[in-house]
Amino acid sequence: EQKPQLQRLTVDCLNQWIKPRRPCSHKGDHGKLLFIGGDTGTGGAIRMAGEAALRTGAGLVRVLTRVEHIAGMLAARPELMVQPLEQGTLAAAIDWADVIAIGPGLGQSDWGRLAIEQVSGSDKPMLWDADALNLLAITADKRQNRIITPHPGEAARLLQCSVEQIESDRLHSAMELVRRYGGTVVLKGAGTVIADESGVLAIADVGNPGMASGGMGDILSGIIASLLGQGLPLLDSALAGCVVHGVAADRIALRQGERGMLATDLLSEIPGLVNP
Ligand code: NPW
Ligand code: AMP
Ligand code: MG
Repeated sequence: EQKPQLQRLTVDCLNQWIKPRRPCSHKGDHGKLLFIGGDTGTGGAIRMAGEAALRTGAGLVRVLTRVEHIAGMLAARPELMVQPLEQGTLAAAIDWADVIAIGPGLGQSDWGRLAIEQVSGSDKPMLWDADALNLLAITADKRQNRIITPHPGEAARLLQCSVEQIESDRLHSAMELVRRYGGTVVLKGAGTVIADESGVLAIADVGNPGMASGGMGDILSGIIASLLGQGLPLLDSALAGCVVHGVAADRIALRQGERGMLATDLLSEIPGLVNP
């Protein structure tokens, strides 16, 4: 079997994917994004994903979540369009969206499970993260137009093996995830690996252990979904998104060190990386 060639990604790669905007473009050109998640106790996750999408340049961002999170989210970030996650709102929002991102803080109760099932019926480009991957580990549904973003723990569930096995050969693990689940795979962790069905294999040579704190993955989901909504293909969205995410964290670490970095600290770094 021929081994695919490994690409190493750095900040210099960004302008190959992210182009200046057309002067006359409008918000409808930059993606209508739907984010689904934020069960009781993890409402922050879906808010962070939505905000990261806005900072990456998404035209419109709609969040479907638990009713209890709505007021706080609107007060803090009125650019987000927030609604309760129910069957009716979800059907309309799926119709409206160009891109769907599901999973951050979604939980594993029936509330989240039903949403995933409903989203599965759509053939729009989508990103599955966090708790959506827990369900995927059970249903094992394979599809082409989807990005999945597992951390090693989630990857271990998806491949029914141990975290140690995932980590012992991260390139192989990423390729195996592509083989089983299709689409584009982002295997997160130190040296994030990106792989897809065309045989592309890349490693993001960016990021630092300051990123080992709650919410970092939720921010990555927002960045990647946003690029997808702005017209980048699935693979390029994943590649560019991982670089933006890691370099944002590296720039923060350069100023203040790794420890004490918050996921939301990345938000203000993103515009500086998505405007070539
Ligand atoms: P251990 O035991 O820690 O060594 P889970 P989650 C293992 C939301 N969040 N990186 C790990 O091993 C998310 O969006 C909400 C990570 C453990 O067994 C999800 O919806 C936040 N994990 C939900 O919470 C902020 C690794 O995997 C398991 C690993 C649960 O997400 C936080 C953890 O995975 C969070 O984002 C690695 N390198 N290696 C908020 N503010 O609202 C091994 N593991 O159980 O899916 O938990 O990732 O915290
Ligand atoms: P999650 O576990 O879903 O919150 O995702 C964590 C995010 O932070 C992923 O994008 C990881 O690649 C990144 N990350 C966590 N720890 C490290 C590390 N030690 N070095 C580089 N990136 C990391
Ligand atoms: Mg996560």
